Amino acid sequence: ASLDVRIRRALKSGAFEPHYQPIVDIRTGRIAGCEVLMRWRRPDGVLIPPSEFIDKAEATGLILPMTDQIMRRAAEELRDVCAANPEFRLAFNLVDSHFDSFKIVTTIETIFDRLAIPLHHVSVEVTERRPLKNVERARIVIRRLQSIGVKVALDDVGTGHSGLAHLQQLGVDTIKIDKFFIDVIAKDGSGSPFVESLVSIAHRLGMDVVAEGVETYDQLLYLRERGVQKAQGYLFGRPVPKSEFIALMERAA
Ligand code: G
Ligand code: G
Ligand code: NA
Ligand code: MN
Repeated sequence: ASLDVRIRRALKSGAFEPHYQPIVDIRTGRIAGCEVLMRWRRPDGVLIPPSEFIDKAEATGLILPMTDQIMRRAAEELRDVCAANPEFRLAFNLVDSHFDSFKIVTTIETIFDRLAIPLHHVSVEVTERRPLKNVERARIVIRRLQSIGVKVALDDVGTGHSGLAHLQQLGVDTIKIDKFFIDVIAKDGSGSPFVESLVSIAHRLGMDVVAEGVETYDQLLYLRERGVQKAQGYLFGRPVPKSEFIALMERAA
């Protein structure tokens, strides 16, 4: 069957599952939250990465029900983690079409209210990698999300076609600096002027910074010295299913 038919079936059978990658506060060493990353579990147990189905899901609109499903499941799975850690946030990846209307706002409210999880445990990420159809409308949806307590991050910063325009226009709370810029750090000892400039811009705009794709201790030290608050990457942990993530939280406590 074609990919979109297989995605539809997988959606019906609940084959999309959330994996969780820790986001660490590098000033305290505590786990501040996680990014929720979707995986497709085949009947034979093999996990299919998002690179093989997200584009199709987005093109067909199936990404909307898939996101709902992944949010519901993640909220159920990490409810106790939220209850035990007042500052903990789950970050969900959204796509351009989520910003067409206020539906995503209602969806998030419904899912988390039903489980009695306060909305300050939620954040969403919008990628700079792909263009937004309507930046003004996205800005309005972002405002509404922020008004209910959801934090909004601009993801993959530095890779997009928008340059710094989205940073100025979208009014996000956080920027996630793409791994591309983090990779440069400490490899040749010269650091990264781009990281330093992005941190400086973010801080002037009152935004938080997350460094993505941190793999070495030298990168961590470099970032911490330059005022980066949070980091995510294999140094701290790979994306893992619920049981492993909860074990990681318990070890860190
Ligand atoms: O987990 P991994 O590193 O393979 O993710 C690859 C890409 O897939 C990431 O860039 C991420 O933005 C995207 N992705 C993962 N999970 C989701 C999801 O739930 N929704 C959307 N829209 N994208 C996702
Ligand atoms: O595009 P986005 O930033 O949403 O997706 C994050 C992707 O980056 C996920 O696929 C995740 O598996 C991957 N990732 C996260 N940390 C690291 C890292 O330290 N090294 C590498 N190579 N990939 C990472
Ligand atoms: Na992301
Ligand atoms: Mn990213």
